[in-house]
Amino acid sequence: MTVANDGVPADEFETDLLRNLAHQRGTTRQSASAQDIYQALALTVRDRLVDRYVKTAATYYETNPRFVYYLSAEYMLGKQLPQNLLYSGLQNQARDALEKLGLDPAELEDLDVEPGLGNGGLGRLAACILDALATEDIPAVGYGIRYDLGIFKQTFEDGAQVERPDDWTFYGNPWEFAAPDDQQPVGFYGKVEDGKWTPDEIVLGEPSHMLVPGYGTQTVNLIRLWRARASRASFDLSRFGEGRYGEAVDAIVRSENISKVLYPDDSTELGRELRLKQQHFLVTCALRDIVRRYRLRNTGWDTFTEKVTVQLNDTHPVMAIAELMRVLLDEEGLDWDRAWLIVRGTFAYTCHTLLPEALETWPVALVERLLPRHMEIIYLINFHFLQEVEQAYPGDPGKLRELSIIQEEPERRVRMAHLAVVGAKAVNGVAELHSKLLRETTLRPFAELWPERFHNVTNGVSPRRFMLIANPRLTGLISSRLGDHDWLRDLDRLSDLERAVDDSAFRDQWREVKRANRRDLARYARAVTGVALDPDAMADVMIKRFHEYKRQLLRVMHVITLIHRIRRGETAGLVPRSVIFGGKAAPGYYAAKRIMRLANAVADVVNGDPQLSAYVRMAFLPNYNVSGAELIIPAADLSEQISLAGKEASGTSNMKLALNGALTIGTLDGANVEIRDRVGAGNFFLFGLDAGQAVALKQAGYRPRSWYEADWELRETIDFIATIDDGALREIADDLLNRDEYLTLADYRAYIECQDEVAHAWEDRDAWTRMSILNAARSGFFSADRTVRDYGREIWHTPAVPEV
Ligand code: 9GP
Repeated sequence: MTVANDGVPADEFETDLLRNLAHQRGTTRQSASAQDIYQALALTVRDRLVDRYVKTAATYYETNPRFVYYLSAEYMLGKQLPQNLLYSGLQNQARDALEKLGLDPAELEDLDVEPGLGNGGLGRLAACILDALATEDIPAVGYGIRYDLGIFKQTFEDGAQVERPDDWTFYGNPWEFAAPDDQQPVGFYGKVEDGKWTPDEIVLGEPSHMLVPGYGTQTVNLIRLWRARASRASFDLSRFGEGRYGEAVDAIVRSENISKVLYPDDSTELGRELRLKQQHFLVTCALRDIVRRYRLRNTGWDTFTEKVTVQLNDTHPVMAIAELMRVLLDEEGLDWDRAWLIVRGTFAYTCHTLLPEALETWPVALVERLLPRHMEIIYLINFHFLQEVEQAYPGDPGKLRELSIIQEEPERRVRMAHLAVVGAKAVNGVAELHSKLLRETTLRPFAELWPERFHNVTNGVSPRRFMLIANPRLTGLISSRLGDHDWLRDLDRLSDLERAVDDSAFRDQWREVKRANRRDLARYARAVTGVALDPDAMADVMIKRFHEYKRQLLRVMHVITLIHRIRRGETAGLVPRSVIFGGKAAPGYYAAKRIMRLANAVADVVNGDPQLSAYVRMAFLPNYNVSGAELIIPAADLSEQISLAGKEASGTSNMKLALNGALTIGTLDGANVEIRDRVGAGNFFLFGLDAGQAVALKQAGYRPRSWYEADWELRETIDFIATIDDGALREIADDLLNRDEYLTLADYRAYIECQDEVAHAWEDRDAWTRMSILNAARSGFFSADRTVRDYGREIWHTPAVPEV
C-alpha cells in the first residue's frame, strides 16, 4: 500500500500523545477527560501532517509554481480524524498507543465533530476537489467562510423537520490554526467620490487554516476559512457602564454576524443583505490573501495570470470579479484595459445548476448601497460588454437585453451568472448533459457568442472518503483481489474487477460484505429511529437534499402503491425492502418539508403494520451528513436517482453509490447518463421521460389530472395522500393534480414498472451480485482525481509539483 507512513513506532506515538496531553491540555493521563484525550490525539496526528506541510510549503516556495485557488461558500469536509489518521499513515500506531493506554479508539472518534460548513452536493464536491488536488500534487488553496454554526442539525417532531443550531466548535477545533495577525479589513456601505470608495463600516476577516493532505503522497495543501471580527474599538464601554449591556455589544454582533451562519434565511431584506455581505467578505479576504501569497515570490502584475488561477464555485463568489477590478484600478492604479485583461485571465466559473431560479441575482439598489464602488465597476464592465454584443449583433436590442449583466424587469437586478461568464476565461458544467443543456438553454446566448469559453468537467468523488474510510470491508476485498491498495489513487484499475465477476467465491464474499454493511446500518437505524430493518432486505436508498425536482415524492408514491398491493394480497413479485431516506430541506422550503412529513407518515403506516412491514420498512435517518453517507452508502443495494430529466446538474451520491456496488434506478438526468453509459444499460434500471420529452410535454400543455384519470393505481395512490392524516397533506395531492411542476404523474407508471423489474432482478441474488460488481468495476471514471486532472488539462493548466 502506498500510504506514506511516517515510520513512527507506537511507543513514540504514545510519548507524543502524552506530551500533547500535558503541554497542550495541561492535564495528566489520570485526570484527563475523553475530550482531553481526543484533542491530544488530534494534535499528535496534526503535528505529523504539519511536518509534511512545512516541506510542501518549502517546495512551493522554491519552485514558485502556478496555484489553483478554489473559492467556495461551502465545504462539507467530513470528520477529520479518520481521514488524517489514514493519510498520515498513523492508524496502527494510534490504535496501539490508545489500546496500551486502555482507551477505545472508536469512542474517541465519536468526539470528532464533522465541520458541516456546507449544504449538500456542492459543498461535498468542493471537499472532494481539495482532497484530489492534494493527492495529485497540485498547488492549491481552498478559501471559504468559517461559519460559527454549520448546516443545522435536523430532527423530526411529529414527522416534521425541526432545525437546531450546529455549534460545531463548542469544544474547540483541534484541526485548525488561527492566524489573528493576518486579519484583513473588509469595507461595506459608504460613498464613492472620483472613483474612490470610502466605506462606512469595516469588518475584519480573520483567517484560520486547516491542513488538506493528499493520499499516498507527501503533499499537504491548505484550506483557509475566514471569520468576521469586529474591530477592537467596537465595544461601547460607556453604554456598558450605563447597564445597557445589549447595546454595548451591538456593533460587535452586527459585524460578527457575517460569519455566524451558513446561508442565512433570505426571506427578509436583512437576510438578503447579510448573504451579500458574506459573499463580499469571502472574496475580499480571499483575494487579499491570494495577492499576498503571489507577492511572496513575484513582483508587478505581468506574471499574475501565469501564477494564479481562481475557480469560482457557483455564483456565490462571483463578486470577486468586481473586487479584483477594484483592487487593480483603485489600489494598484492600473488602467481599465490592463486590469480587465488580468481579471479575464484569472477567473474560471463552474455553474452547478440548470434551474434559472437558482442563478443568483441581486437587487441593484442593494448592491449600490452595500458596495457602491462595485456597482459602478459592474456598470462599466457591462458597458464594455454590451458594446461587444452590439458589434456581434448590430441593431438587436433583444440580444442586449438578454445578455446584459443588469436585468431591467420587473426590478433592476445584477445577474451574477452573467457577470461570471463575462469575467471568466472558462465556464464549465458538471456533467456532460448539464454542460450541453447549459449551452443550449440556461446560458445559450453566451455559448453562441463565445463557444470556446464553454467546457464540461464531469464531477467526481473521493475514493478515499467514500470507499476506504466509509467501506473498509469492500476496500479490503477489492485490494485482496487487485493485489494492493494503489487503486485508491488510480481508480480506473477497478476495471480489473471485471475478471472477478465469474468467480463464485468472490461473488459470495461481495454479498457477505454488503450484508455486513446492511447489518451495521440496521443497528444504526434502530438506535436513531427505533425502526428495525431486516439486514437481508434490499437496502433501497435515496440520500440527497429535499427538493421537489429530485422527486422524493415519487419514491414515496411507490411505497404507497406497494401498501395497496400488499393489502390486496398482490404480493407475488414483491421482495422485502428497506426504504431509506436521508436529506435536509432548506428551513423556508415549505413544499419540500411537506414531502418529508408525508414520507414520515407513510413510514409510520408501513412500520406499524406487520402485514406491510413483511415487505417494506421505511427509515428516515435524521441529520444526513457526510458521516451519515459513510454509513448508508456501503450498505446500499439500490440507488434512487429519480429527478425529472433536465433538472439535476450532476448528482454525486449516484457516483458514490455505484462505486460501492449499488445499482441505480434513474432517469436520464445529470451524471446518471454517464454512469449508465459506463456501467452498461443492462446494469442500470432506466425509466421515465428524457430531458427533451419533458420539455415537449410541458410545451404541449401538460394536464396532470388526465394522467390521474387514466391510471387507477395512480388514482388510488394520490387519494391515499389526500387522506393519510387529518388532511394537512392534502395540499400535496392538490398540487400534483393541478400543477405537478416536475411531471411526477407523467413518470409514475414507468417508475412503478421499473421498480417491478428491480424486484424481479433482486430475486436472482447471484445475477444481482454480478451487476453490483460491474457497477463498481466500471465506475473508476467518477474519481475526483480524474475531475481534477480534467480541470487541470482544460482550464487550470497547472502542472503537478510533487515534493522534492
Ligand atoms: O444540484 C447540483 C448537483 O446536481 C451537483 O451534483 C452539485 C455539485 O456539482 O451541485 C448542486 N448544485 C447546487 O448545490 C447549487 O447550484
